[in-house]
Amino acid sequence: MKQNNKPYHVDQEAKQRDLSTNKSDSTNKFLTTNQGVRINDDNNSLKAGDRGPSLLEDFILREKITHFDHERIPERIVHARGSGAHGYFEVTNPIPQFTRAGFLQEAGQRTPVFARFSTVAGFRGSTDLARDVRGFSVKFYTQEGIYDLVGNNIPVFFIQDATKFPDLVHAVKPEPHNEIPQAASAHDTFWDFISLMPESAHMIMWLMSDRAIPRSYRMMEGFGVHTFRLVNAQNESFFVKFHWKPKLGTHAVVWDEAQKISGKDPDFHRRDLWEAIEMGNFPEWELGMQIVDEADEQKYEFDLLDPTKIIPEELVPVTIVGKMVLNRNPDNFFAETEQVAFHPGHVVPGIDFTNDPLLQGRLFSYTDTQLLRLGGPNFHEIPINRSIAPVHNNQRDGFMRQEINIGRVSYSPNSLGGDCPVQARIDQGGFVSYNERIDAHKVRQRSESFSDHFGQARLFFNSQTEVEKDHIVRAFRFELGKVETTAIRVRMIGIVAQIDAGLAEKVAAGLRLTVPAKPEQPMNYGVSPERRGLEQEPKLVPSSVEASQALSMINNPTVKPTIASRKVAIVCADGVDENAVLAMKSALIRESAKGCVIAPYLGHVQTNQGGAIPVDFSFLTSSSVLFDAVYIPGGMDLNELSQNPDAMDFISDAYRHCKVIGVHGNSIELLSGAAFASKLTNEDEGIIMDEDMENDITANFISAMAGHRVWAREAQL
Ligand code: HDE
Repeated sequence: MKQNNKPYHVDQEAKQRDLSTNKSDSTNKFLTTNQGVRINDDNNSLKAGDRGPSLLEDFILREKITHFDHERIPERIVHARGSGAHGYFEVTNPIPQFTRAGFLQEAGQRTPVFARFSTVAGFRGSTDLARDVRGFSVKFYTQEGIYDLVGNNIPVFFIQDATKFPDLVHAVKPEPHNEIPQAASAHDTFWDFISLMPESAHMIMWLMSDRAIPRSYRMMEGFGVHTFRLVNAQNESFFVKFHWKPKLGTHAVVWDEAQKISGKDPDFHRRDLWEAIEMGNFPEWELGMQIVDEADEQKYEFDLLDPTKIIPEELVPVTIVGKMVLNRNPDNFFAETEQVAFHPGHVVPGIDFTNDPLLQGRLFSYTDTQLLRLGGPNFHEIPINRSIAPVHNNQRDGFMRQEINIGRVSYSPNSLGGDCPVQARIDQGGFVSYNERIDAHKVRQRSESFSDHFGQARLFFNSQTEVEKDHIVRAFRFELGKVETTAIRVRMIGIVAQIDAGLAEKVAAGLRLTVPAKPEQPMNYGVSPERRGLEQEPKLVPSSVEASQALSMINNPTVKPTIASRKVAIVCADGVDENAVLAMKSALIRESAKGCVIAPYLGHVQTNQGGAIPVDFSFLTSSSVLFDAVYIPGGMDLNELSQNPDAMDFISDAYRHCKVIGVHGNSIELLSGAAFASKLTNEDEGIIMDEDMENDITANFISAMAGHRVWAREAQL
């Protein structure tokens, strides 16, 4: 048996070649039945006379309708709404000292990947812009087999033990009696559950922050959440937390904007990912790891096995190991994005698990769910799930088996087949579980080290800028404001008060409630600790880190002054200054951004030079919530805009959502007619104005846009 202990050099196109064996292109082909029989008439069923009944004999009709009837499969119970893309992972900083995983051994090594991003609560057809956690799943097609990193865009989770997951999901999903609301956590059952589950306090702070309303899948971080293990060739083990850091920085929309996008373009994130890849703006993330020596397991004030905790980057910095680039859209949504089956238990030698009780439960759930969703045990044979490493074992048969296993032998040991397939030794790339020593009593109990629920929730809040804190206050007010049961609101404010008294006061003030003097007892799930077999009451262990920059989105080190791939609305009407429009469009292209012309009508606008500029969208088919900034060139017949409520809303929303607005020449008059006119100040750095149409404002406009949002304006609103 060939030894296979050298670093594996993976060909980044390997998965595409593998997929190509299943691709089908109908160009210049005859229409056939599924049995390959050419069809002569696809428009009429077989009938007894042209006005007579259809005949059961019509195998073409029966086949077509039957297949159609079976087109749907169950959607994912969570993360049903998602979008995916192909790409590659490239090692920049190999880590053989920490792991023997073949795909992390040498700089420059590339591994094909398929990534899927998702919301959690909404159904498959729901809006992308719900306030929700985002899934961040990556399938690595390594030459040692499939490795799945199935993470989220938030580094902690609601619960500490897998057994609470069905309760959590039942609470957040639409309420069972009337299936309302869709893709929203702002309802009684969710907050009833959360207010009884203080262990969710840290996660809830992230969920109420702008992390839960990303600007784009391309602009969010990803996290493995649990502490995993790395194991090196010497069989030494290290704890690890995984991080994805987006090249474009971590950005969000504002809540009013999110709600409007949900109406104007519920596919906003899906479209954004698709278009960025089609335009060659390939989304990119760095993969980072926080690596902790085994000996340091007990060193921190939190438990590394507790999935409601982060390791502050101030305590353990993130080491960048490689980058992921997504450079190819799927050919077929169902075949690839819908049928892709992730599993945190898909690991390769050198990556292993810890005893995080949430992770342990996940290791069961993901195969189980695919059995239902994809219809049987052969889902690994579906092209998108197929390993590029050869698969040989004695598993046989089952629904939809594709592989034709030859020979008589499907058992081991065997002598008839030379005892093949053969087990691989560790030096032949065989997976060997980490030899962790376990010596314990069997108990249904939570570790005392899991009982701090508020320390890191407070750390998160303390790490936010004032603007971000304010957004958290407003989010709580919105969410609890939609809760109908006052007792649930009050109980939740009691939890918030454990995190930060000032925050609780502000939330309560917005709901005309008072912060309860003492949180409702018992705090744990509303039943006595004895009944739950849990001795510990929730407590607050202050974090040894006071504030962590990486937790804020505004101060986040990933944020850079770039406008790459951003979209600018260029508001036009007849008479528009042609030079200004063309100058802005070219300046944006130079920055890898895009300008779109929006006008009261589709077709063309006539320019001041007698030319015609094509219109991309009308005010009816677009909205400024779909753009990052707005530019209004001069020279136009302003009546066409000032008399059009959609046009004025377009500008007002851009102002309200703290976006940069550039205004040239006579168009400045439009601002004085806008709803926000009385609030405009000369200090607003996001309003770039020049009365003189000869002056080029593109540089100032782009530099203001690179600041992303003009948060100072929010104080005026
Ligand atoms: Fe999942 N989760 N999960 N989850 N999860 C699923 O598997 C589950 C958890 C995550 O793009 C399901 O194939 C349990 C944490 C993502 O296809 C299901 C528990 C994290 C995706 C399931 C958790 C995640 C899923 C539904 C608690 C962040 C989408 C469909 C023990 C680290 C994957 C499917 C994709 C999907 C179960 C908790 C992330 C039912 C039981 C924590 C990104 O198996």
